[in-house]
Amino acid sequence: MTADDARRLLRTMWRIRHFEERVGRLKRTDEVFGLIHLSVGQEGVAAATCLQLRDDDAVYSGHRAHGHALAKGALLPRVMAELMGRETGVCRGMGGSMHLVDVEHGFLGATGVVGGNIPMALGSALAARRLGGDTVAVVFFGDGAVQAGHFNETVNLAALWGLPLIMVCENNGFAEFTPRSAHTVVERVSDVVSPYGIVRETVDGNDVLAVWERFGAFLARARAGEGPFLLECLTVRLRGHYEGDPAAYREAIADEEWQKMDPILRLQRHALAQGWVDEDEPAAIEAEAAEEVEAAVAFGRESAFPPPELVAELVYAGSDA
Ligand SMILES: Cc1ncc(C[n+]2csc(CCOP(=O)(O)OP(=O)(O)O)c2C)c(N)n1
Ligand SMILES: [Mg+2]
Repeated sequence: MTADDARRLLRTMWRIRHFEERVGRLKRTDEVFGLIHLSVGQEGVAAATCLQLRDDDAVYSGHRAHGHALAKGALLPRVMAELMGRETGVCRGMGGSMHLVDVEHGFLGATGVVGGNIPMALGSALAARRLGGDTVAVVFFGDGAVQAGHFNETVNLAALWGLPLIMVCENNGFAEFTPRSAHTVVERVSDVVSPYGIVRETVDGNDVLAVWERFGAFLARARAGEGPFLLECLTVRLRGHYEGDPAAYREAIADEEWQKMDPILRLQRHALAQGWVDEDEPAAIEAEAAEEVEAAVAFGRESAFPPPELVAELVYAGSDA
């Protein structure tokens, strides 16, 4: 990792953190619509993976998708406008939080169907192989999605065909309100794929350097034609499952403990110790991110809602005639 990489990572993580916290407040004033799942605490995974990808690499996410879309290059004001249901949004305001898509930047989609993105990423990996070249497909999913049948089906075919698919599991220990121990006896997600001989690793997902290095190594191999790979990132969902979840099923993490674990603060401390950034730089990066998010809210508020006719226009109906 270079000083420049560290700066880009910090900038991306602060943008996601401020975006998510602002969206949480917008939810309370009914300015964003639908169920909202925030990734506060998990920013390190999105940043350390997506920043190494190109626009022509395909990325898929699930219901907790804002950070992945932003890290993959979707324009922050357009993602904010999408959540606010405005026509200037990445899906013209018709998708919202769980259906973000930004084809231009290779963000091929979020989905509310837990695990539904995994076979779609397999399709992109198959397309990459058929088309030649060195593009890869990356899919983000939670520990809960691993118990879905299509995870197993995807792993089977990806291994059988040796596709350039990198599966990134954000293991935050919870599926909605259920701790991992209540829905499986397998502690490590990386163990689930062991019969298939898939190259796999479990890392501390809040250690941005570790995720950057391990993902970078898998990516280089996938670009060279190897695959599939599984990177399990142990991480922490700091907020409730969705905005409004009182989260009574678990103990809150004490502030002091969180300061030690926070992926952003950890990378900041490391970057300062390495002399990669000046003393004042992290605060300036954060302030810039906060301003950018505020400007995006203003952009969303000024943007129009899509006209009702758009609903019919965007419905695709095939015909043999
Ligand atoms: C097919 C399907 N089953 C159930 C649900 C309800 N559901 C929404 S999120 C979720 C838990 C997902 O947990 P995990 O994959 O670990 O992701 P996390 O929320 O922890 O990021 C469930 C069961 C759903 N959306 N889709
Ligand atoms: Mg989970």
